[in-house]
Amino acid sequence: MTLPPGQRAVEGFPRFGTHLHRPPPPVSADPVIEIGGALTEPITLSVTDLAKLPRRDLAADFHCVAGWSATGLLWEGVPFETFYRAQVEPLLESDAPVSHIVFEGLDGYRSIVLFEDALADDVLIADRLDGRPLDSDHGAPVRLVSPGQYGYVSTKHLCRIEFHTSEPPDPDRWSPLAAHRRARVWQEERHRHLPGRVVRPVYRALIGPIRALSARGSRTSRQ
Ligand SMILES: Nc1nc2c(c(=O)[nH]1)N[C@H]1C(S)=C(S)[C@@H](COP(=O)(O)O)O[C@H]1N2
Ligand SMILES: [Mo]
Repeated sequence: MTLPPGQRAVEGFPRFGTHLHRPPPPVSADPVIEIGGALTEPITLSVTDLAKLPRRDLAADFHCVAGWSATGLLWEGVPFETFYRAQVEPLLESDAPVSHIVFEGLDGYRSIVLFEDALADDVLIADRLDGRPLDSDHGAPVRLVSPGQYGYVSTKHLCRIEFHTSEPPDPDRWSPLAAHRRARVWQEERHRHLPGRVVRPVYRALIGPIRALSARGSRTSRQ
């Protein structure tokens, strides 16, 4: 099995992420995703209606920027491009092309993704993992999955997607751990300002504590 540079395989699929000190957010009985930004009118799409768009399966590994990878996951959902062409493109406001997309989760988490990366053919809005509906550890009710990019791109608990024609402001822009604009795992684009190889040892030291925090997810067997 070949993993991207600097990654190590872990057993199972731990609950990763930056908000581990908090429990996963509660999900309403009829969840919706708000869609806004450079559109003639904002729309609200129910997760039930989203699931009726053409679907696909996606077998992929999942790579956290901290250096661990969960291997052999099977996602199911709607390709992001399918959703975009059907629901968003007809509502675009101007001739200016969409350049950035902001994904927001119920816990307030956000990721900013370049248009061409979000429309790659392995990017999914997933509602099932390994044959079951997504559980709260892994992003219920739906999440983004972009396996070619570090895990921080793949926003869980999606509740809002915003389309922009220029780079939106990012409060973490100048943080040393600011997300890379592209975050491609095979190019080891871990962070915006620091080379991937430089941060590897720092993360290695943190893996123990992070792993302890994500203990709840790591007990969940995928078999
Ligand atoms: N809503 C939300 N999405 C999120 C995060 C988060 O804290 N909240 N963490 C990100 C990070 S850093 C990673 S590595 C993956 C972890 O996905 P998992 O918990 O399913 O393993 O989710 C990403 N998406
Ligand atoms: Mo991560």
